[in-house]
Amino acid sequence: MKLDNNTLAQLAEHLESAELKAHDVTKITDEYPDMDWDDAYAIQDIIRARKEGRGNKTVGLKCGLTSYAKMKQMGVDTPVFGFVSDYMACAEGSDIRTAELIHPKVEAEICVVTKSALKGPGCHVGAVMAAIDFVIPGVEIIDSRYRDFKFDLKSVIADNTSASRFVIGGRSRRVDELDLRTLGVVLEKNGQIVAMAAGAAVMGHPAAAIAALANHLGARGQEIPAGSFIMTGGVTEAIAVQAGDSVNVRFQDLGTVAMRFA
Ligand code: OOG
Ligand code: MG
Repeated sequence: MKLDNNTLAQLAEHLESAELKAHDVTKITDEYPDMDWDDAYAIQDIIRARKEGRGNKTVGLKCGLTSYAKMKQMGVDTPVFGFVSDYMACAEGSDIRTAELIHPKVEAEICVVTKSALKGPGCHVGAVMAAIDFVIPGVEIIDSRYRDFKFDLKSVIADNTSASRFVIGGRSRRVDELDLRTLGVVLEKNGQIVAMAAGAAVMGHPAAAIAALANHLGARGQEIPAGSFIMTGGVTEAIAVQAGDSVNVRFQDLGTVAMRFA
């Protein structure tokens, strides 16, 4: 750790209030170029504690920057991990209020709920497959607090990996009914196809993203508890949306997740 507790707390407050007031800020590594990975995750943990302290429940874990399309779009090469809170969940088919957001983008994500705990190190795709209760399709609405979505990995980790809203929909399936690698995803905005991919876009296999999350937590003495909702990361690049847009994501064998932006 390179930053003291006061600085960590102050940066958490700075980033969380940018989220809650929907205004952008410059990336924090501009002012703190020496901050390290532990500092970045410590800031995210303080943001989580602030939300939980106000009564917001943490309802899921997210993997980000797990597809080559996302890594290329953002110019980075390592997955990152964050969390989602109860107030970020939006109903399928609902209007998402852009006035509460800075510059939202949508991502199509294969999501799961686990039935047993996963603990790294050494967690692998097979262990993850055995721990998945069911697979469910989702859309994440990311909204980096950094101006023009320009950040580096440490800045984006501290900013809870741009987590902002998410929609779960379609239909769930048992994992043995699906081939997660060949599972096709078609993302439509205002009736036009704007991106498509298969599950393998996410680290070769979406379960590999969950194994990476378990190994990341394992290195910090934590695990993924049974019954966790986990988002494995956008399969394609993220697509910018604004008020008036409608988004429809078709997931092979898992139905469609739809929403409007108001
Ligand atoms: C970081 C969050 C990335 C994903 O699914 O790849 C993410 C960002 O691109 O702002 O959630
Ligand atoms: Mg995402």
